[in-house]
Amino acid sequence: MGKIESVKARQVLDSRGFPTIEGEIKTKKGVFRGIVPSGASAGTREALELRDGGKQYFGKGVTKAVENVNKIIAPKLIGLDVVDLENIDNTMLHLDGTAQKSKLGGNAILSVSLACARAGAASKNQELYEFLGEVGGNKRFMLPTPMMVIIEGGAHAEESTDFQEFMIAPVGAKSFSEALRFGAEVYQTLKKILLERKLNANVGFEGAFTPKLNSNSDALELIVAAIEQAGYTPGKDIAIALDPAASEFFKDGKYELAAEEKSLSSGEMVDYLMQWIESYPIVSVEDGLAEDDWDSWVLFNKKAGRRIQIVGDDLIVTNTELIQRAIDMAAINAALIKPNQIGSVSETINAINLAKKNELRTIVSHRGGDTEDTFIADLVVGMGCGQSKFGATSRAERTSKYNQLLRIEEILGNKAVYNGKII
Ligand code: 2PG
Ligand code: MG
Repeated sequence: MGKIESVKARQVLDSRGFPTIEGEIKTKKGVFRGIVPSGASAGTREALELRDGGKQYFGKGVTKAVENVNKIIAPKLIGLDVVDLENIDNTMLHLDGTAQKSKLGGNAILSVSLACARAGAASKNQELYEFLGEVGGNKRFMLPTPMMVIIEGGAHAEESTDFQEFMIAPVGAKSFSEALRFGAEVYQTLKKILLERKLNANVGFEGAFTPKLNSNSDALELIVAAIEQAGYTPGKDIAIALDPAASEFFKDGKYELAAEEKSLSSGEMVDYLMQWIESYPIVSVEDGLAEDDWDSWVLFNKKAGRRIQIVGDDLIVTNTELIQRAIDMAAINAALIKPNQIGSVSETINAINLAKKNELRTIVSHRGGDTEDTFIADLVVGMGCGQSKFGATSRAERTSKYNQLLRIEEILGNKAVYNGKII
């Protein structure tokens, strides 16, 4: 039993310096908190992120969401048992009553849901990952293969590539901590190469480098060079994963690659991606196509889905209805999972379970605007998802998740299983 004694929220800042919401729950075990991240290239079907509008913080304040927690949610949750997370989340969903959580705000609801999950774990004297595993019916804890972004552009760094994220995945590592070391070594090596070539080595939202390049493929050349120079074999030790975030450059039915001065039809975009798969050790492509371009997803999955991982992010937004649609249409073979896309922990767990049941791989992901909150590290292990996307091996809001995974790896000791695979 862990009765909720009080519920409140406050406005805090995310890694970009914009406001976000922190929920806070009190039980007899103590005070528990959860901070909600925020996307820079959000899908249009995500749960509503309630922002104040007006002048303060350029309209990005979340004081209305805070008020919704303090005045509307709090009175209904006091006295409920945090161990029954689904009941708590359902209570909030009913209070909201809309499909996209547009009354209370997905950010308001999730802030409380995250804090309640932590309180639930404490009241059962469990680690958070154990509690989440129990809620989701998973007993197979697993340390994820990390997909670590190393060059970023798009909405995350406007001067850089059209594609949003170029990631490395240490598929040849034997443990999570070894994978993290591989990634950190390649990251530092890439920095050295950039400086030697007189390219910008500043970082973007997620801690990755943001060089100004003439083409998206220049980014791949640089990454392959960095992997080799760090002493690893591309493809064998370290593979490459992409998130073009294609909805961001899909305009009037065309994929506009500004850096390359190319305007591609859907079919040409599929061919472009296929060429890349042929030429580089790419094992995963997320949002290679725009969120409404469903037929092209199906075509791409048909052509490449047996060789590489095809990940839906903006396409499915952690929403079970959209995941089901993607399954029915055979549009993807992997699902990106972001708690704030759907707005509660229980629904996030349902999305993971639906994906897994249908043999989709699952990847737990951070957001462009993130915080020191490490919830997703426990989620990925507890639900045994097998892959994480937590950003570069730099900037504290990214490394906080990796550091939590290191702690969990240590707690699990010789029971720690490292996935080590993408495909
Ligand atoms: C993505 C995410 C995280 P954002 O597209 O996968 O990397 O970006 O949070 O900005 O939507
Ligand atoms: Mg994405």
